Amino acid sequence: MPQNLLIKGPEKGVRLLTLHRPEALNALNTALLGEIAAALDEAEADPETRAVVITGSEKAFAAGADINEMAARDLVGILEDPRQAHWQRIARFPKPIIAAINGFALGGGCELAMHADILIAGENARFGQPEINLGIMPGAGGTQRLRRALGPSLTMQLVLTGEQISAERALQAGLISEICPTELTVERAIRIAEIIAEKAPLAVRLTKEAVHKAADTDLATGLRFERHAFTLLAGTADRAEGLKAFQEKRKPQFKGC
Ligand code: DAK
Repeated sequence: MPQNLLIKGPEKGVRLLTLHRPEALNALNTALLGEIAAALDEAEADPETRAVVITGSEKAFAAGADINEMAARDLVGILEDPRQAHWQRIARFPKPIIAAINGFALGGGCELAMHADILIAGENARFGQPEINLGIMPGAGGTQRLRRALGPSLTMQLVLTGEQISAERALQAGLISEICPTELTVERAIRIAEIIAEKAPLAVRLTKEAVHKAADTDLATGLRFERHAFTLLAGTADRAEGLKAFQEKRKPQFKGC
């Protein structure tokens, strides 16, 4: 039973994960990261779960790694740090993740948000990578994912100064796709997840993978992947159902094959 994570659903194909360490602004300690990774394992194995929404509280999505835990760890331990494996598990999750971000998304919290495929933020959201203030640097993809999302100048400014940016600035810079009134962020993220949950699961999975390839490979390799994935879907029952449903003017019933 998770102690730091609330799990709801799946309802209408959507599983909701809520970080719940209010005493530490949802700081990501090893236990919480492990619970997120385990919840994603379950969500992956469950065919009823088509998408995951991850959120925190109205005050904080997550205020970074747990600084008290970090202070208690010795350097030798970092080499076999179990948190590395948890982060890799989160990064490999194949179904869509939508992050509903209110309040602080700092350090590991900002990095967790960037592991999502779609980022929806409340008006009060604040993004930043303050690791530099602690004499360290981002360790869960912050320098790489921010650079891809924000470009070099704003990324350098954030990671070298530790400054935060508002939801408005994050939207303008392309880090997030929408801003909501804070109290509606989770609702909006769930609605987006429900729309995705109704689509053909194989098409969703391959589409997510193809979009990720755009950041990971050169154009020719990405285009090759897209062509292969497109061809693979041509043989699915869901493609036949999608085209037939259009012609018959009804909603498609996708089966995931
Ligand atoms: N860790 C532990 N406790 C935290 C915390 C954190 N990151 N952030 C906040 N808290 C705790 C505070 O200590 C306080 O606890 P009490 O004093 O009440 O016991 C409580 O949450 C409320 O916080 P504040 O009183 O400070 O609240 P304010 O509204 O005044 O300020 C704040 C909110 C978010 C601006 C402030 O709390 C803050 O600056 N927090 C620290 C933010 C930060 O520096 N985060 C980055 C941490 S470094 C790795 C991968 C990634 C990472 C590490 C390893 N591997 C793969 C190994 C990531 C590193 C980081 O994220």
